[in-house]
Amino acid sequence: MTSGALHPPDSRPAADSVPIPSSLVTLLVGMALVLSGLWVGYNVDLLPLDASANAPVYDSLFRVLFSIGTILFLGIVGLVVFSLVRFRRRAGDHTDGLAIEGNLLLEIVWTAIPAIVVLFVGIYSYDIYERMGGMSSLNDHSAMHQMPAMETMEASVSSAEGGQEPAARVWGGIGTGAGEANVLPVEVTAMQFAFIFHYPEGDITSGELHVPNGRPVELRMKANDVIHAFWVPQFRLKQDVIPGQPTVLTFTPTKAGSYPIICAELCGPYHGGMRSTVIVHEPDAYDAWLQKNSPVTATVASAPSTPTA
Ligand SMILES: [Cu+2]
Repeated sequence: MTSGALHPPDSRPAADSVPIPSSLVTLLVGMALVLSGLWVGYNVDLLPLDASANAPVYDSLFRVLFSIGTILFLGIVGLVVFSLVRFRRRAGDHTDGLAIEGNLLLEIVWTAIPAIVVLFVGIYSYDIYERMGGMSSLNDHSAMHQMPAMETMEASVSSAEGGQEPAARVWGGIGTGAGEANVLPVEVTAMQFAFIFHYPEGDITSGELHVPNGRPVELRMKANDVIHAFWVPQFRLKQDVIPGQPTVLTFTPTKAGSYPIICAELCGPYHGGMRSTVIVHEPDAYDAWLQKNSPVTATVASAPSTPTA
């Protein structure tokens, strides 16, 4: 097999027989790509119902990412299909392909454009995470200490850290509403293979999450065994629940309804069945649920309301 090495250079097709698209054609194709990518990103809706205050913030990021993804997909697949057709082997042509080595300008361009896109996406994603309150629970130490910690967690964490911190350290999470007065605290315990919700107001324990529409909810989450993740697609929220490292998740529901809670971290053989439901009630219906399920009102029939209601 020596034929490949023995081809004299002049048997190759001349470079100028391959027409290079003019800069005008490239510009027009590029503009068409960008416009079609933007159209798809802003008109094709792949996301479920948006049911929390931060969902529109997240969706704006998704639209940008979807537009960029569409532009890349159409550009790359289009170029591959074009090349397959345009540069296919013609009948009777047994010569080698063009030997092209190095094109500094092209290499600079195809390094610089992805670098700029990735940098932009990174900075924009960080900005969105910040706007959703992703950094507040880590940066704002005063808010962190005001947050009443779960007693059991406080004991275990402070003993693990040599009793340095008076309140449990919150390791991460989305926490825009941490400083708000009206916030509804709910303690979430994740275990193989269920989520348990406990309401300090009213001392209610539930297998489903019931929340009032329009009121900020703060989930204080801990895991009993392995890492789980609390995910509600309609809220556009997902947060890991980690043993020994409390996390918070704050959201404000904006649409009444029932939405799935899904464990989004492979946590064992029945991980796929680790699901629950969040029910967003209108405020009156939530108050009724709270009244009906509070052990105080359930046992003391004469009590007009729960102590905290
Ligand atoms: Cu799980």
